Parts: sequence; structure tokens; C-alpha cells
Amino acid sequence: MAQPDYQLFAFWRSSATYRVRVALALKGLSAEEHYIDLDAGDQLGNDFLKINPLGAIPALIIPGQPPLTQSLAILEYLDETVPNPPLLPADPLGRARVRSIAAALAADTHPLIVPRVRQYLTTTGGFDLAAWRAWQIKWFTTGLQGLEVRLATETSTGTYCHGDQVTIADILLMSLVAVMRVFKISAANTPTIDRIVALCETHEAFANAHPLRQEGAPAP
Ligand SMILES: N[C@@H](CCC(=O)N[C@@H](CS)C(=O)NCC(=O)O)C(=O)O
Repeated sequence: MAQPDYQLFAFWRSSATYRVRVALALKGLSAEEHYIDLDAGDQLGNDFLKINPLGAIPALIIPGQPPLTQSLAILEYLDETVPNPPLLPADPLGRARVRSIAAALAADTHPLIVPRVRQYLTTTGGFDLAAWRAWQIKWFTTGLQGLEVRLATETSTGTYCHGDQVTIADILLMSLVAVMRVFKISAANTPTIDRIVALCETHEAFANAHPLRQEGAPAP
């Protein structure tokens, strides 16, 4: 069997890992996954903290190189080293728009619902599980409904978030939708997002990255 191109520290449900899985598949690259059980706290074990001292996945190991962390940085690295198919538009304004959509989801939405935030809020923060769920719903839907307004009104929206090709913006959108489904949360009144999600789902790269299709996932 061919050697994988990379090693990927991953967890079945991880939204940020999903992004890397999709990008690797779109670029025709392979990675051997190493399971970091976020529910068991593996991300805070000494072995993994040597790979990412911030205790978060994904981490991508390129042979002979220090680990790469932060999904957006990894996506851009993959796009620069394997240019086809491109995951960013050719023009600077287009690239800025795609990066803006991606950052709105990766930096302003997703970090609010990760396990370390749940852990803090449900202990020190005094949240019970109902308050945590209300928090999850609030920030997921705030992020997606804000994006819906952008996608529905900005002229650069095409069949995908930007134009008619998959970009990093679509990967980020799908990564949020994928975990919202795991948590059984949906945002109402997002017809543009729903249309783009349905189109992305027709791609094998997205379908195969689905959280419930990963090792360690519960039976659907
Ligand atoms: N901004 C980071 C987010 C990394 C992150 O928070 N990953 C989550 C899983 S999706 C994690 O490992 N969380 C561990 C924790 O919160 O304890 C990225 O895009 O890679």
C-alpha cells in the first residue's frame, strides 16, 4: 500500500479537522489519522501538547517538518503547495472576501463552542447543560444567519459561497454545518446556505469527511 503523504491528528467530530480532510481530498493527498479523543481529554496529554501546546486539533505532520496547526493556515499551505484545484480566487478582492467568510466562521463562530469553552462554562462559569445548549445554538445560528445575509446580498456569491468553484469559504461553511448536525442544531431561514450545502454534499471530498463516517464515530 502507498505511504500516506502526511500524518493528521484528528477526532471524528472535530470541525477544524473536517476542513483539513476536505482540502486533502480535493488536492488528491492522503493522511494517516491519529485519534485524539477530545471527550477523554487526549488533547491535554503531554504527548499531544508537544505537538500543539495549545491542546487543539488538527495538527498536520509533513515529513521532516515541525507540526502545522490552525486549520486555515493548513488549508492555505495545501493550496500553495498543490495549486490545483485552487481553493482561493485569483483576484485579491476575491481572496479577501473568501478569507473574510472563512474567518467569520473559524475565528468568530467556531471557537465559542469548542470543548475547552464548554468545560469552562459548565464548571467555573456555572452553566448547566441547558444553558450550554442555549449558548451553542445562539453562537452557531448567529454565525450562520450573518453569513446568510452576506451570501444572499453580495454579488460575488455564485453556485458556491464565492463564484462557481469550491473555495475555502465553502469548506468552512460545511465544517460548521457538519458539527451542527452532530449536535442536532439547525439555523432557520438560511436558503442560500442550504442551497450551497446541498451542492457541496454532492462532492465525494465533503461526503467522505462527514463526522459520522470517521473512525471512532458513534453508529448513525
Ligand atoms: N482555530 C483552530 C481551532 C482548533 C480547535 O479548537 N479544535 C478543536 C476541535 S474542532 C479542539 O481541538 N478543541 C480542544 C478543546 O477545546 O479542548 C483551527 O482552526 O484549527
